[in-house]
Amino acid sequence: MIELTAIIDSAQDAFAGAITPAELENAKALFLGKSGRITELMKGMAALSVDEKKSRGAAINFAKQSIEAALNSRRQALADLELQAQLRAEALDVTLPGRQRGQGGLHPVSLTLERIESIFASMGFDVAQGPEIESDWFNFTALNTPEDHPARSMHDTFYVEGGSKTAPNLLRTHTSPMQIRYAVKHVKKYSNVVNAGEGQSLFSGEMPEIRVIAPGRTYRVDSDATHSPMFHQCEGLWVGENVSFKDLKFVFTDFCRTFFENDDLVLRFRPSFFPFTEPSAEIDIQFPSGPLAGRWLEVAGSGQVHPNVIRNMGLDPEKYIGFAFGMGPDRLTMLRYGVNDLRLFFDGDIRFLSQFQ
Ligand code: 2NL
Repeated sequence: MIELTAIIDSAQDAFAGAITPAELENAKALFLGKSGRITELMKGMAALSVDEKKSRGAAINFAKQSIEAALNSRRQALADLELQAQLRAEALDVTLPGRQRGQGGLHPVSLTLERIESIFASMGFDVAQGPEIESDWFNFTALNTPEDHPARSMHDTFYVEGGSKTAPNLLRTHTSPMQIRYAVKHVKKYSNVVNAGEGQSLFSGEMPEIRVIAPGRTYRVDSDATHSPMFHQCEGLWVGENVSFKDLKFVFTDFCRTFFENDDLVLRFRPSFFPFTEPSAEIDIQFPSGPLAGRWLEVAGSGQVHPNVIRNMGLDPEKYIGFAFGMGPDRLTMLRYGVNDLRLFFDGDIRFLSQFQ
């Protein structure tokens, strides 16, 4: 009997030592296989008497059942371990955030351009867009800019191959050329004058007023913390029979107060000079409170459209008069959000740009 107990113990040890199903089946063979220890004991019973067979057989059977029970429990334990390992390997963390499609947004300067457009649209201004590669005529000559004006020098203007009176040969330095294009088209539509815009057959009949803004990219040879070779401009033009400087003051004051959401904003029109306007004024604004309070900040140039420019639109300056202004949406964006380096807008760093969404 002590012998059987020892066999049961050693089977239990062998099963416990098996760490894979294959090892366990090998261990089983040592005890219950064809020449396993229990099987050998059973073979040895043949020589015993009937009485001995009875008691010995019961004891061996008990040992066999104990070993089979130990085997089954180890099988179950190994199967459980394998299942657990598989579950661990296939584990899903359902609390992880989902993989989302990145959300895009508008560039801060685009947000400013949209703001400018919607404010002027509410005052009856059309929005005109056109070529960034312009001709010398539309960019300079039509705007009363003399041949020897410094803006025409290679230091200020990016020139491209070619060029003639009408062929494009430079990157526009402002968006005024688009306003000339718009005005010429407008005048042709109402005058039936074929060669308007060249100073001939000036129109002095009736037409709806020209009220337009021209936002877009512009280019100058310039690069530092406050200048970028590509920058944005938005010009405005209002031409009619009875448009005056007080309309300019009203329109621009209303625009600034709406844009900066501040009805107490103060404006100053400071005498200046531009070839395309006479008289001309620089427009400064002052915030009554906040981080910029008390300082005069230049936001635009403006003036009454020069008679030569009115003529180049195909209009008779004795009948038609108007005002124009030009501002920098990049600078307006810096003022509105408190950004101090213009280059941040054009570096394309998503950490900076995503703050404006
Ligand atoms: C500035 C100066 C200005 C204009 C732009 C203009 C356009 C036409 C006719 C006459 Cl079609 N004038 N534009 C007038 C005065 C000033 O801009 O410093 N802009 C940032």
